[in-house]
Amino acid sequence: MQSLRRYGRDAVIKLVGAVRSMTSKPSRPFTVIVEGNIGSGKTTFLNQFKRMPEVIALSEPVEMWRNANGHNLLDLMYEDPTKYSMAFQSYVQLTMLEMHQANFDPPIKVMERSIHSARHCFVENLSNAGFLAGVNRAVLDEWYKWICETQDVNADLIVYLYTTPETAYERIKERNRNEEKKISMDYIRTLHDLHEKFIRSGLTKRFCKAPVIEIDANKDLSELVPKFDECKDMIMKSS
Ligand code: D5M
Repeated sequence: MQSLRRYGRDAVIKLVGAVRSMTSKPSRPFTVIVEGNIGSGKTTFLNQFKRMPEVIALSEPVEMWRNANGHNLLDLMYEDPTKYSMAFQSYVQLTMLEMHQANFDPPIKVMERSIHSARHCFVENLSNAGFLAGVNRAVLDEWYKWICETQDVNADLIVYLYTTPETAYERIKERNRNEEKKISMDYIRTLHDLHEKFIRSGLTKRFCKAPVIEIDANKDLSELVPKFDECKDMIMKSS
């Protein structure tokens, strides 16, 4: 994958239009997926869209993960990953699929993360760390394959918020979420490498032809707002 940043916004707008016209008319809204490590600024990015009537901005379903019929799966996964990674990832896959399939009136949908980064970054990580037994990994993979083959989990554009692991880690410490107190720098570094591989190795091309826009999200989040705004304009023009 080559970053499209250096080609400029007009090139990206043209490319998105060309990809859309090559594929049969999708029934989904124009779909933008926002990817990036934990603490990369995805929520701030999404907030730029929240008051726009032509956009539905869907945050990651963290509140559902914190309360799956009374169970805080996010906390359980961080507390005891050997025991709870399978349950957590099954639930992530289900809730992400719901987000991909949710169609509303607004013609543009901006989603925080996707079923694909869940699989290629988080499942991969837990599996490499020995927290997902082979049989659990196989079941998750079979579901993922079936979903990709039979459901519309594509996108029209991917926005990748690039941060160094150090920046991401600082922001996680700052926001001080209870469940995330156990997150180590090593965990963030590994997730960083997996996001880089996911975005840059062409893995994203396997599930959708969406071009990728990369934003250097290392700056202070307040300084990033104008950059996010620029990206918002581009998305509005290309949809
Ligand atoms: O992610 C919110 C929290 O959820 C953060 O602690 C990472 C965690 N998360 C998100 N997706 C996954 C998967 N698929 N597996 C494990 N943990 C996950 P944030 O990046 O802050 O929006």
